[in-house]
Amino acid sequence: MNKPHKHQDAASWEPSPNNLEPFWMGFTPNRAFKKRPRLIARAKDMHYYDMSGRAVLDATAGLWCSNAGHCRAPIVEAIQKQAADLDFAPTFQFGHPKVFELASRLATLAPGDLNYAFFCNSGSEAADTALKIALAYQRTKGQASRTRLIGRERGYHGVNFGGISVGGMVGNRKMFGAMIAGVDHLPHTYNRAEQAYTKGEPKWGAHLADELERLVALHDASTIAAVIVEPMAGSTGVLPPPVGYLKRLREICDRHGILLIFDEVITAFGRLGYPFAAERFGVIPDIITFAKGVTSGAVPMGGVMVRQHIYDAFMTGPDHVIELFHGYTYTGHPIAAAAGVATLEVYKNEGLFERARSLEGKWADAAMSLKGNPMIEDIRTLGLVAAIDLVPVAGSPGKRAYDAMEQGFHDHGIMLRITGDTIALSPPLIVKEEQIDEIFADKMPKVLKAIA
Ligand code: PXG
Ligand code: PLP
Repeated sequence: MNKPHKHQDAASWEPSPNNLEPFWMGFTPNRAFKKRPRLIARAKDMHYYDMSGRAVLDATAGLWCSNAGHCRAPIVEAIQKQAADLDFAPTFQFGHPKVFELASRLATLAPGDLNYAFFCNSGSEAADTALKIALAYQRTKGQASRTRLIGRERGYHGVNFGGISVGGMVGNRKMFGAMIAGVDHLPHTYNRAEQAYTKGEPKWGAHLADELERLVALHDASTIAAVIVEPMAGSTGVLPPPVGYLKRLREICDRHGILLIFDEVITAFGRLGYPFAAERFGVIPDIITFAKGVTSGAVPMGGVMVRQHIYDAFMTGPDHVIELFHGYTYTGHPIAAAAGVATLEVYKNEGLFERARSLEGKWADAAMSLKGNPMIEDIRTLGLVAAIDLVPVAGSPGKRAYDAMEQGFHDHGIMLRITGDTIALSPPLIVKEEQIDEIFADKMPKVLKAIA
C-alpha cells in the first residue's frame, strides 16, 4: 500500500511539512495551513505560545470555549486526579458520582425549572440530542404528528445531520445532499441599515419573530415539534437578538404547543454575563444545549438541560424499561465530568460571570473605538463578544478576514476568529482591562493597517 507520509518513530516527530500532511483539518484550508502552519505548543491564562515560545494573546477563548482562561490549576488538577482514580465508567445502567454532581450543579445554575441534564461530548451532539428529545417528547404526549423542526437562517447548530438540517449556513449544508425532512427556517435578524454599530441588543427586528406565525399558518401547528435558535447567533458572525424578539418567540411557541430550544453552546457560562443567556433575556426555553464553556474547553463535553415537564413526560411505564433510547459511550465521561465540576467552581470562586457583566460596557466602548476605520463596515457587541465586519476584497470574499487572522497570529501576536469577512472576538472571561485595550487600541489597529 502506498503511504506517502509514512512515519514510525514517535520520539523523532517534528512538525515538518511532510509530517503535517496526514491530519485532514476541519474548517481549514489545509494546503495554505500546511505551507505556513500556525502551531500552538502550550497555553496559560490569556495566552497561547507558539513552537518558538512566542506569546499570542487569545482574543477568542480558543473556539469560544476557554472561558476560565487556559490551563487553570484547579481544572488541571481535577482532570489529573480523575484520570488516576477512575478513567472510564459506563453511564448506561451504571454511574459514577462526578456526573451526578455536575448535573446537580448545572440544574442549580440553570434558570426556571430547567432541572435535568443529559450529557454528550460536543455542541453538535447536544444539538442533535435536543432535537431528538423534542421529537420524542411530542410523541410521548400523544402528538406524533408534530415532526417538523424549525431553525433559522444563519443559524449554527453544529455539523451533524440534525444540526445542519435546522442550521442556516449554506456552506455547511450545500455539499451534503438530503438532510432530515420536514424542516423550515425563520429569517435571520440582521439588517445593517437598521442596526449598524449597535452595542447590545438592536432596537429594530422584534417583529421578525412573527414570521413563526407565518410558518405555523403554512404548515399548521399540529405538524411542528420545536423551534431551535441561538439566543445570539455566534458562528455566523455575531447577531445579537433584537430587543423583545426572544420573548415574542416564546409567546408564539406557547400559543401553539411548540417547544422552544435555545442553543447556548456559545452563550452559556458567562459569555453574555450570566450562567445562561436565557436568564439574561428573561426567557425560559424548554430545552437548552450547552458545550464548550462547561469544561472551559479542557475536556470535550456537551449536553442539554430540560425543564421538569419534559423529563416528567418520559418517566412513565414499567420501572425496568429504558425511557429514552439515546446516549453516547462517553456520555458523562468521568474526566469530562470532573473538569466540569472544577470549571464551575472556578467560575463561582472568581465571580467570572459577574466579571463579564461588569466589563461589558468597557468592552463595547473599546470595540466601537475602531469605528471610522476605512476597513470596517459594522461592529456589533454583546456580553464579552464583538464582531467586526470588514470591507471585502472585491471578487475574493473572505480574503480580507483570512489575511487578518493569518497576520494577526504571525506578526501581531493575537488569535482572531473569522467567519466570512467578519472577525469575531470573545476573550476568556479573565481578560484584564489592559488586555481589552491591548486588543482594540494596539493589536487590532495594527492588523487593520496590515490588511488595508
Ligand atoms: N451550536 C452552536 C450554537 C455552536 O456555536 C455548535 C452547536 C457545535 O458545537 P461543536 O462542539 O460540535 O463544535 C456550536 C459550535 C466559530 C466556531 O468559528 C463556532 C463553533 C464551533 C467552531 C467554530 O464561530 N460553534
Ligand atoms: N459505531 C459502532 C460500530 C459502535 O459500536 C458504536 C458504539 O458502541 C458507535 C458507532 C457509537 O459510538 P459513540 O457511543 O462513541 O457515539
